[in-house]
Formats: sequence, C-alpha cells, structure tokens
Amino acid sequence: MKQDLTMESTVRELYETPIGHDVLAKVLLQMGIAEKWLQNPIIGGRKLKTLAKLTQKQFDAAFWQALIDLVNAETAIPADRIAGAVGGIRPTWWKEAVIYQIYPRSFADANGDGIGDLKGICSKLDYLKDLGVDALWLSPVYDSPNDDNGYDIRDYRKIMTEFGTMEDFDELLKEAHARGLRIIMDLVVNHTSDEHEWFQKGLNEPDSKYRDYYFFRGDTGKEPNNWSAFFGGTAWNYYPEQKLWALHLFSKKQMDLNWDNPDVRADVIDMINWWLDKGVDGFRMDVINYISKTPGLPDGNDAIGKLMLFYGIEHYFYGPHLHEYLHEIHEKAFKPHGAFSVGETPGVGREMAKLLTGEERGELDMVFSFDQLETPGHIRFDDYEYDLNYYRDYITDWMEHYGNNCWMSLFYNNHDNPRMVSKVSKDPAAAQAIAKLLAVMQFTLKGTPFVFQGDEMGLVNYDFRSIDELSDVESVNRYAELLEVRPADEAFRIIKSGTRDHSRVLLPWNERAKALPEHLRQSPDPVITDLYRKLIRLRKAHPALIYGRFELLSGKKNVFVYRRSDASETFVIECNLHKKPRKPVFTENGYTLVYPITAGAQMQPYEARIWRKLN
Ligand code: TEU
Ligand code: CA
Repeated sequence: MKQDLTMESTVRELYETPIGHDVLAKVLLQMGIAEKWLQNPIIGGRKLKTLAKLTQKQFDAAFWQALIDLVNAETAIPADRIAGAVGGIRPTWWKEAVIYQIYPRSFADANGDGIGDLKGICSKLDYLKDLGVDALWLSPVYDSPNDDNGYDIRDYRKIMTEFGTMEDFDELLKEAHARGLRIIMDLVVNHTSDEHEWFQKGLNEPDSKYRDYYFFRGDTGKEPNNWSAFFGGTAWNYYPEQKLWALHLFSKKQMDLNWDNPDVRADVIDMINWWLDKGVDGFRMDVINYISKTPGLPDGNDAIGKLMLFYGIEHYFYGPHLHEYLHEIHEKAFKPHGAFSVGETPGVGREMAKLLTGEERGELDMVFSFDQLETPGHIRFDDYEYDLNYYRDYITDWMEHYGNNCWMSLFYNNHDNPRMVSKVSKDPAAAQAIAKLLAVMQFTLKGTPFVFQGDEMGLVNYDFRSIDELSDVESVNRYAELLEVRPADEAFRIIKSGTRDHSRVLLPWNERAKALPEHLRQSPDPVITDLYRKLIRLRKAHPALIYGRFELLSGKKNVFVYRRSDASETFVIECNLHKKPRKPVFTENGYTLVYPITAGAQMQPYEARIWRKLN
C-alpha cells in the first residue's frame, strides 16, 4: 500500500498507518498523555497542519516532515489488517517455551574468582531443568574488553577468557541439549568493540576494505552530525592520529557497523551460520532495529531530540533498509537452520513490531518492545512508583491487536533494568506479593515468558551506597555528566534509581556473593521459586494458557480480570493491581480455585487468583 500523507491529512489518517500509529503513541507516551486522546473524534478529524500550529512550541515543521517521510516510506501493511490474510495460530516450540535469561557475569561462578562463568552455568542446568524452563538465552559470552560487559565484542568466534574456553562452551551446549534445554546466544552486530580486528584495520589502514565496514568520516573540524550516544555525549569519536571521526551509538568503544556494505552483511551472516552449525538454537539480536541508518547520516531533529533525550534516533530506529537486511539474515542463516530469533527493538511499537515479526514476512520470530517498562511520562532514572494499571492497558492492547501471525514476548526485567518488583513498590513488605502477582500474569498472559535470572528468587533492587559500588558504563558516564549540574548526593540518587547494576550483582547462591557487604546481599525467597515451578508446570499442562483466546473481563482501576480459554477449558485470572485490599470482582460460579490454595473474602494487596473450569 502506498502511503501518501501530507500536512492536509487528518490525525486519524496518520494514526491509521502502522508507523503513524506507533510514532504518535510514542510521542504521547513520552509526554505522559494517554493514547485515548487520539481516539477523540474532534482530535482525529483535525488536519495535521492544524495540529502542527497548535503544537508549534514543541514541534517544528521539520518534525512533521520527518514523521510524514517515515510514514510514507513504509509501504507494507500488517497482514492482520487484510481481511482473510491470517488464519489460526501456527504452533511452534518457542511459543510454548519459557525462556530464561542468564547474565553470565553474575549468574554462577564455578572457580571462585567472583565472576560467573560457563562451568558455573553448567553446574546449574539441573536447577534450571527442574525450574521447568525450556531454553536459556545467554547474554554475550564472546571475547570482549568489557567496556559494556560483553556487548562490545572483540572476537565473535572466541569465548571471553573470564568465562572459560570454547571447550567449556561446547560442553555447556552438549549438557544443555542432553537435558532438552535449548541455547540462545546474544547477537551483537549493530556494533563491534573498537578492539575488533575489523575496526583496527579500518582505522589504521586507509586502503583496507574495512574502512567501509564502519562510519568513518574525514576531519571537518567538528562532529559529522548532532547524534547523541546512549552512554553520554556525542555519537562521534575523533582519532587525531588518523584525522578521522567514527560513529558509535553506545559507548566510545562500541563502534557502529555499516550495514549498507554487503561485505559486512556477508561476514555477519557467516558468523551466525558458524554458531548455528555448532548447534545453538537461535539468537537474541541486540538493538537489531538500529542497523540501517539514513544515507548521509543527516542531523537529528531538534524536537525529537528534546523529547527522546537523544538526538538522531529517527535516522536509525526504523531505517530504510531494516526489513531488507533482516530478511536477508533470515533467508541465509535462520531459515536454513530452523533457528529462532528474538529482536531487541527499542522504540518499536505495536504496528512496526507486526511488520518485523509477521510470519509471512520472514524477518524475526519475536521482538522485545520496551514501552511497558515505565509508566508514561517517566524514565528509568526517575524515582517513582510504577502503576500496574498502565501495564494492564499496555499488554491488553497488544494481546488484542497483535494478530495470529505474530507472537509476543512477555517480560518485566532484563540486564538493563532495575527489578520491576521494586519499581512497583519500595515497601519490602509488599515485595513478595508483587513478585507473585507478576509471575501469575507472566505465565497466564498470551506470549512467551522471558524470566530474567533472579526473578524466580524474588530478588529486588540493591541499596547501593556510593558510585564506587556501580560498574555499569552507562551509570558511570551519566553520573559524571550529572555532577556538572547537580550536587553529588542528588546525582547519585538519580543514578541509583535507574542503574543497570541492580540486575547485575552476583546472584546470592555464589560463595563470593556471601562475602559482599550486607546491603549488597539478598536471600532467595523459596516461596517465589516454588511458585515459578508450579506456574511453569501449570502453563505447560494447559494449552489454553498458551494458545487460548485472551479476553479482558474487567480493566477498571486497580483491577485486571481476564479469561484464557480453548475448546476444552477456561481459566479466569483476577489480579489486584494495588496496595489496598478490595473485594473480588469475579464471581466464581462453576470454577475451581487453582491458585492460591484458599481465597478469602477480600483480595489482599497485589493478590492474584487463578480459577479454572472445564468446558
Ligand atoms: O540495549 C539497548 C538499549 O537501548 C537499552 O536498553 C540500553 O541499555 C538503554 O537504552 C541505555 O540507556 C542493548 C543491551 O541490552 C545493552 O546491555 C547494551 O548496553 C546495548 O544494547 C549496547 O549493546
Ligand atoms: Ca569465575
């Protein structure tokens, strides 16, 4: 379908396009405005030029042009919008699976040096099998100088020395497979370490083919454009000796690859096939939606930069060749191996996600979309209480509109985020109930649950005392930037709220974790671990919880009641999303209580109940 929006088009016409839908939703989210605003007929009927006039303080003409260009460039429409194009859900192993994310550095330390390792992971395979998970996603284990804990890869075909050897990896793969556990690797190919051979050659050898593997630019006296780096400052490094600039969207040691160069794509695809040939079962693909950049790397729009807090995003979060490059990887690597892919896609909304994961498109199997992680108007570094009413609305919207040809990922945590339990409430007395509630939702909503290590132990955030206790490059850099404008204690408070280190402390079961200062120690909660085991088994035993229909029964304030059903049975899940007790909404005629063991007259703070009946 050709989109030909202009400033004469209406807000509704814009909102009805896949990209327009997602961008408007994102803009409102950033501004802390409910998306419902757009469904108001008066707003919907306004012409874009009228809206532009009303919002001229925030958004200049260039913003509207950038948006219209982005919308008009996408000619595809999600298959579920075409009558009759999508049938029933196609069953696959990864729709039925529970996937467990391991952050190897802090998971299990076999040799006692305080750093998790591959042998450590091996030693926990029985535990993981018993937990009931089906696949392990390993955050990067490749050779790396660890500027960003392995997300800066120096050699894709070598194991990080601290984690062990390739023999250890082969052993892990064999032992995992022997237990029926699949292994999913982390694929970090938007960038490499500056210590990668390709970058070193590109930088130091003017005639080398590797000069075109990255975004090198000659000396023009200033940065080639105004883009920001996610870990602070400009996205450009200057190399005085070579008189060259080079682009990095993340840290100064994570250099962006030039995917428009077919040799880059061929080398990456070779590498993927090398791992798939070894027998790994799939990849989680790091910031994979960033790989295609607008040709010429033009400046980022000012309004978008201010809104998103980073400049240039519109030139790479959904770039001109993204679909083409993903399709190429799929055809040449994933498809021939029957391998699984989940893309990490920050900034991608519901409709863009459909175009990335629709089964007819041959790009990705699933994506991680992140707009669920903070309540509208908040960022990760704000100290606030996350409102689960927002999660209910967000996840319901996706489940109702994602279509049978796409499949969702369900997660609250990963190695880049503080724990969701702590976002919802800082009250330690509430933590266990919140952890239970999150688990019940995660295993009974529609999609593939991704458990992050420690979720199943009921872990919460750490009470870090000083910046010296943090090691994440993002936290360290941001803190230094904040010090220029804030007093030290305030700067630390901000960093402490959002630091990725909350999810990266050595897990409590390690000897060396027991030696940490008391405020960095936590005990695993066996009640939560036991509940994870039970819920994972429940989900497995009842296809209605996997492939069954989802219906919202009540979504009023602090209430989340939904039904999952297939031909043979029906589940109803009722959640109290709030810290106050309340009367249950669901009347359970004909249903039996599956969880918890007994149901009181009141729903307790954050209580969740699962009911079931045979059809
Ligand atoms: O994260 C990408 C990403 O956009 C984040 O969630 C990021 O941590 C956040 O925006 C920072 O403000 C991925 C990895 O998950 C993360 O660990 C890496 O640091 C990053 O890519 C670079 O490889
Ligand atoms: Ca170790």
